[in-house]
Amino acid sequence: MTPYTAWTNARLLVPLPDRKRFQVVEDGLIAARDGRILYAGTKEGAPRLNYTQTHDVGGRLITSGLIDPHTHLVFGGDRAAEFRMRLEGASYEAIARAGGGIVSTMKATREASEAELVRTALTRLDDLLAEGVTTIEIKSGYGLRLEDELKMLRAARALAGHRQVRIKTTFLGAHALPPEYAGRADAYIDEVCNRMIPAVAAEKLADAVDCFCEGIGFSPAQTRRVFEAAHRHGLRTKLHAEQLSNLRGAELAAHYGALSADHLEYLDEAGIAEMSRHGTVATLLPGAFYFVRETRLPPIQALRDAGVPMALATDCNPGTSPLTSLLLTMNMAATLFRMSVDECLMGVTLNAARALGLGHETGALEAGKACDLAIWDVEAPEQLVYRIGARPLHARVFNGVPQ
Ligand code: DI6
Ligand code: FE
Repeated sequence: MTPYTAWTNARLLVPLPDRKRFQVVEDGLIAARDGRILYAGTKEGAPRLNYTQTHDVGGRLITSGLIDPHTHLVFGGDRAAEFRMRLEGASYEAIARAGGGIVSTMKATREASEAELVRTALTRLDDLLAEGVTTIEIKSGYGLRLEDELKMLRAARALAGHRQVRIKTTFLGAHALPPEYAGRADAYIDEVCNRMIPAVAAEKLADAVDCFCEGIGFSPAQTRRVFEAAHRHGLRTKLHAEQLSNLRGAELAAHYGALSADHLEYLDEAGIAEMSRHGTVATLLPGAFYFVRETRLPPIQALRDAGVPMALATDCNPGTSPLTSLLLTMNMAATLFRMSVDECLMGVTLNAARALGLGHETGALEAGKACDLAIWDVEAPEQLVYRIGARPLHARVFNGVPQ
């Protein structure tokens, strides 16, 4: 029989029954076996088990391991030169139309080997892990042709062999139009639907399919075709929606039972109502909002009023969010979006898990879930949202194993 492990002398951040707020359980204990939480609560109420290993955490705060549910962590090169151009006045859209933007990262990604992609992604992954991340979603979308999209997804999956972390991959072939398809977006969507999605599904390289539904990306009609193809191959969907304009992508995503609609600055009431009806998670990306100096705020109060679960993610990507900190993401969500401390913490734990279809698996200190823990050198949970640039992680536990 595998041994019981306990973390004792802990303060535990556990969700209240409404799953919108947290409470801190003083003098708490977490019991685990086989990588699963058996019990998380007061020491008094804990089952009397024969623990073979006990970790006294010295009164520290334990949260569920953090989850980054939207990243483009794997890519070649960077876009620092473009950043310089933007500072000199060029807009993101203008750079994209001039052949820069996503297409320049596409070129660097096509040139990189899988091993190179893994090596560069590991540096970014390590930043996230150093802040208590235990689960991360990674999208393809810089290969934009079959072999390079597969290479990106393989690189993303390979990261889990290098670090103790749960990785979910998303196929984002419909991220941008590759130059060889210029003026033939529908033909590229044919390729995405008829060749790429079947190949990705056959190799089981993706857990979901995403699409960039935007004026500079793909239309709602094209998005619909991508979603249909995803469903034919048993894959869930997600959507980049309403980032720069309102094409009613979130409504479409909700209609297709998407796990999440992401960005959402230009989301309207109809989109919110449809998301609420279908339980679609709103994944907000304050790093991209900040980095492109967006001024239109996502409709936080309306999402809150409609009970749409809100997740937060870094959107780590070379063009619009070169961000590898979920703690800073929470601070930005609080400062820029006026989200509450509990909303921020829900956004990177429970709701982030839901955005990945992992609500039953991780994201909360609850019996039955994976024993993914972040142990913090902080007095109170709000410290995790309040401080900027601090590295208060004491230790990370993945699947019951201290890292
Ligand atoms: N929206 C974004 O913010 C990123 N992708 C997307 O669909 C930008 C990706 C990039 O500029 O490289
Ligand atoms: Fe993105």
